[in-house]
Amino acid sequence: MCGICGCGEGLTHSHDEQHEHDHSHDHHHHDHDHSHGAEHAHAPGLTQARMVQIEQDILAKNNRYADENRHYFSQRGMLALNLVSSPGSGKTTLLTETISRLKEEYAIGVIEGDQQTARDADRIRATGVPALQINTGKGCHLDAHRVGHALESLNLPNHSLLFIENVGNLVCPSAFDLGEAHKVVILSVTEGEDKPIKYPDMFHAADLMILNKTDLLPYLDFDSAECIRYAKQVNPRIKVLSLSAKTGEGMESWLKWLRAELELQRIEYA
Ligand SMILES: Nc1nc2c(ncn2[C@@H]2O[C@H](COP(=O)(O)OP(=O)(O)O)[C@@H](O)[C@H]2O)c(=O)[nH]1
Ligand SMILES: [Mg+2]
Repeated sequence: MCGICGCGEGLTHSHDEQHEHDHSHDHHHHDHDHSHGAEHAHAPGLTQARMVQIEQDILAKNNRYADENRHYFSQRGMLALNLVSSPGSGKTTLLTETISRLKEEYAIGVIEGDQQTARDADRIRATGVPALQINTGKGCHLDAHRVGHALESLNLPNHSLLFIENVGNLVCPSAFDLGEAHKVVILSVTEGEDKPIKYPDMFHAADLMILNKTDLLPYLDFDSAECIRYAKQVNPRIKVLSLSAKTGEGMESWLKWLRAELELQRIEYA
């Protein structure tokens, strides 16, 4: 189990890359199909204290790999962003729209995390930039070790912009540092304005919240001001941008934020 949420990630996880990985873990996952969800995070014969210890060990191990990734990024003057959200908020759409506007300006690469399929990596590759898909199987988040392997495979040039699209859920990815400069949480206006206070860990971990699908606002009773108030309640430092990945409205502010962040990496590490 994950130790954080009781999902299919394992202590015994060997963290090998990609296909062999998924295959070698099929049995493990089937054995634990019933153990999904926090309320099942206990295991027979393990005390609560032991479970807490296991959770701490998993996170400590992840943090060591995250530090290695951070070092990798800083040595290359790369900007790495960890995109987190619930499924369907528009992460991949935002990425393809962003890439089409920036790919002449910057070297860009994408790591795609999903439980199954390479559909999102295919959507990214259609824009002409390299993408690597990590299938997590039952796992509900990307971890720093697998991202480290993906970085080796992608082998991006210095000063690249790296987007990491995490597995869609507003819970587990908040606890796992991948070595990124910032977590960017995408919330679409169809999801309700109360999500920041319902999933405070995620909005606390993020430095930027993107309110997406603003083109749909005329059809909804979504209260943007209230949503932003909730987000600032759990994270007073969070920056907020509103946009529509579909119509392009508001995209300029996002591109401006990206350019400024890329410039910072260059100044600090180049
Ligand atoms: N109306 C509208 N739909 C959007 C917008 N962005 C994404 N979508 C749609 O939302 C659905 C999920 O998008 P996707 O990019 O796959 O979300 P992901 O699961 O977060 O990667 C797709 O049908 C997109 O076309 C937007 O700004 N406005
Ligand atoms: Mg996606």
